[in-house]
Amino acid sequence: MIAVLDDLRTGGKRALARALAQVESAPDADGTIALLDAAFAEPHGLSVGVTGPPGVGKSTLVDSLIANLRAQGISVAVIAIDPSSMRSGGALLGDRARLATLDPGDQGVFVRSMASRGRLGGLSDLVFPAMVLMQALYDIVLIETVGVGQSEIEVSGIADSTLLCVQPASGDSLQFLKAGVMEVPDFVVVTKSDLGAAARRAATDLRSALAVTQANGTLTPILLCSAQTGEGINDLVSILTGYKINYLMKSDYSSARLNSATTWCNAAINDQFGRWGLEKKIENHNNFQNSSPFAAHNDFVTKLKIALRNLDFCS
Ligand SMILES: Nc1nc2c(ncn2[C@@H]2O[C@H](COP(=O)(O)OP(=O)(O)OP(=O)(O)O)[C@@H](O)[C@H]2O)c(=O)[nH]1
Ligand SMILES: [Mg+2]
Repeated sequence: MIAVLDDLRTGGKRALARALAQVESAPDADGTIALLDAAFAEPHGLSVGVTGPPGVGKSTLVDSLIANLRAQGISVAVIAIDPSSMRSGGALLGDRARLATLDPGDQGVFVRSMASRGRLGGLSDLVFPAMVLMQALYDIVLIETVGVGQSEIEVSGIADSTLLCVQPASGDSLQFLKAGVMEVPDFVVVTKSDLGAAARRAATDLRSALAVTQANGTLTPILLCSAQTGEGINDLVSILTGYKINYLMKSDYSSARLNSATTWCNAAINDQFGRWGLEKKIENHNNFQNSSPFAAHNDFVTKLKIALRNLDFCS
């Protein structure tokens, strides 16, 4: 039974879980593609990629954000990308640990872990479709990455915005930002601000580093947050919700989303068909012009499969 978007709106978390299972098991079914394109056409929530090195406090921050957003009546969905092969218990453990702190009956919060599958640090193919579905249903969609590396770059390519977490007394992120290795995030959080002076120093260093990289006048907010004391969490929620209102009204919003879809499609084509497929796509059909990227992607995959079959010299 293929879900339609209205079923998801009325069916709560159970219906969304079923739809995600459908995306996973039958990604190229007509009903799946129609559902994803319908969701893509009706964005409602802001997606935020939560990035930063391992152990910086991303999961703990996400948990605090969930509690704060729910207290204000703001709905939130979370995709936690887990390096399943590297952690005992894999993706499920992340869900269980989190759900212990949540009211399971609350329909305004949905948490889903996803294994990062084969590519180390890479995103699973499901992340973008899942994000699109969740954005049609929830106010804020948080995507927690597995730490520095490829997945950070991929998440910033598909999410509306990026939140970088920086650990007090660690210069890594600062160096990356200064050297231009890392794209300037939309929000920066110095985590564990209960550690005191080291956290304040990190914030000051970041302010001067970002002042240099941001000559165009847009200043990235830098917040000191502690999941332990709650410092900064309210301010962070205000910043995210304020950003959401402006972002969804931006005139280039739909082209930004089509760019995200293109980024996802290129990564998926590259995974499935390698450079040959990607080159064919760029030659024929580089960017999505319409708002049905899932159908367009599926058409292109079908064409590549036919082209490959015609090249089959063994038959
Ligand atoms: N003092 C203090 N410790 C914190 C705070 N937030 C997180 N921690 C601790 O930092 C450690 C790592 O936190 P996580 O939230 O698991 O970090 P993460 O970035 O999600 O880690 P990975 O998912 O493994 O990359 C844990 O031991 C937390 O208890 C905070 O606000 N203050
Ligand atoms: Mg984590």
